[in-house]
Amino acid sequence: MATELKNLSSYDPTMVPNGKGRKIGIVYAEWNENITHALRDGAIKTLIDNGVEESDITVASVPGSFELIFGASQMVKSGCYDAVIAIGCVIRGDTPHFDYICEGVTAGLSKLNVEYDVPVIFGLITTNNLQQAEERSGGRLGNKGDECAVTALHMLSQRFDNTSSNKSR
Ligand code: DLZ
Repeated sequence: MATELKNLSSYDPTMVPNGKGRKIGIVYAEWNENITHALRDGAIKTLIDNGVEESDITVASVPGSFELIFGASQMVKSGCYDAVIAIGCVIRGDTPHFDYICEGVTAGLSKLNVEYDVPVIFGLITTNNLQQAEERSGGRLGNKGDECAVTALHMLSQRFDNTSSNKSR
């Protein structure tokens, strides 16, 4: 559902799988830190609200969103995490950087999702201006960090194989 129609922080807590025992890596970009810190904090709080132990959450920062690819890749390859959340904010400016970074991060994180068995959650906000980013980092449209946390827990609760225990669904 488009974020204009859905508050990113609204979810039914009874429908979110409990995260107890799950180990989550969060990598966030320092670029546009006023936004990304709010996203990071939202993700951490929502994970804890849904059963993840604070000590099971590891947080790392990278300079800009482009470096999320490397940061998330390192976390995935470490084998230490059940899921990785990548958080950044790219605001459209007057340079082609916006498109290059958005496309690069999207492709990089997508590749990780295909090649490894750890879900990487796409917490990159891409907006035309700062106001739109603020609306999605705790403002009018909620907090995308919350949505990423809920998404991570959902991904960890799913079975994607075809073994007998999964056939009854
Ligand atoms: C260079 C750059 C620009 C112009 N804009 C952003 C942005 O809006 N959001 C963001 O997270 N990072 C930006 N960066 C930095 C790049 O992501 C990257 O850190 C540098 O190009 C160095 O690789």
